[in-house]
Amino acid sequence: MTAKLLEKREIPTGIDGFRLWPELLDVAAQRAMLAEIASMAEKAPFYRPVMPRTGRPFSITMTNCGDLGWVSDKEGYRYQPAHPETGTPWPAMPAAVRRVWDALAPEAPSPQCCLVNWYLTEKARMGLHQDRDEADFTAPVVSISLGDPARFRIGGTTRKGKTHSVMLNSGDVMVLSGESRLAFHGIDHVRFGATGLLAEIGFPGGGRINLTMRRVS
Ligand code: MD6
Ligand code: FE
Repeated sequence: MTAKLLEKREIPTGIDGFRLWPELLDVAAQRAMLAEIASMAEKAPFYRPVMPRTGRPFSITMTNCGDLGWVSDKEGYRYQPAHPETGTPWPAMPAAVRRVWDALAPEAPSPQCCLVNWYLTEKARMGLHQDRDEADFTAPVVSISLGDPARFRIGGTTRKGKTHSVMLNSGDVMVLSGESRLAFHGIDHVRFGATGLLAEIGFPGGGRINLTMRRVS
């Protein structure tokens, strides 16, 4: 991906630091990336985290790759070097995933974590949250959507206040940087079953996958 191509493909969001490239990954690239994630998940299986304190299960399942993985359990949110259920170190980040970071965050140091969220049912969603478990917020978060479309909501740095909705389709890539790095955001709804992409490539049941790459420390 050349700088010129990236410039041409980016669409303005009107929100400072929130950048969006619709279908930056073509279908072949989406398929190749999903195949890599599926084989990565054989080493680090998807599991269902629970909320801090309440122990309520998430509606999505998760896994990670890279040096650190984001986990949630009764004790809280944190990053750790091994899978919470298998105790095995997280697998390496697939090169194709890493290349997206290099293209869109060329000035940032290497990503340490790639969190993989799998929305596997009609009801799976993600409540409004900030990504703030990292020690440093100067690096952006780079996010890749694969599979069924989803409605992403993004607001400001307080929970109250105006929000905007964006439909995310397979192959869309977003960056949350600057002002938006600490914006509240979430997934309201997934159009479950709208594409057959995941089910074709190692994700029985289909749905949506989101990858978020972060710098942690
Ligand atoms: C999702 N994404 O798209 C959830 N966080 O499934 C996130 O929570 C997210 O897309 C930080 C930056 C980009 C994101
Ligand atoms: Fe997030």
